[in-house]
Amino acid sequence: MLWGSGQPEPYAFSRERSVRRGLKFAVMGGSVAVVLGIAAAPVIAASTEICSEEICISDAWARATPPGAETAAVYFSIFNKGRSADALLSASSSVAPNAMVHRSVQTRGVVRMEMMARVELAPGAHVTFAPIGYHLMLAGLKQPLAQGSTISVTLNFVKAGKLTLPVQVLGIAASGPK
Ligand SMILES: [Cu+2]
Repeated sequence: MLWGSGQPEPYAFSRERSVRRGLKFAVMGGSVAVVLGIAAAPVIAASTEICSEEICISDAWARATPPGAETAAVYFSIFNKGRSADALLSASSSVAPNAMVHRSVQTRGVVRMEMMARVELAPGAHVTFAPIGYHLMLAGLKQPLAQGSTISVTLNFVKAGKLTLPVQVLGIAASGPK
């Protein structure tokens, strides 16, 4: 499947910025924990991160879509904090009948999308879903994704089972959560 010429050119998510963001959260979490006590820390984490016992998903976002668009891509980060391997198998969403795990590969300026039967998550692995790379493709959108809204996506893992996460819809040209 080729990226349609009518779609905005996707561009790479800034790894440097995502690292800085992580540091900022660590500092914030630390200062809040000092004020409110250790028990407050998980509450802070829950607003940006959804965790099972071993899998954490953070920073889920999507771009707003123009009227009539039938597809949208969803991005997030997965961390396997457990001691055993897991794998992402499939996904679903209330806003579209089809949710597929894809990978974009750019070759000589052309972006191709491949279906992924599974995405392996080794113990300790961080896997980032971002423009030009892994993404969750929603197909058959029931209505456009509106900037500022939140949609719900469920990811299905071999071991962790189903994890449902809120996905913030950013601007149509966004490159990631700020
Ligand atoms: Cu795709």
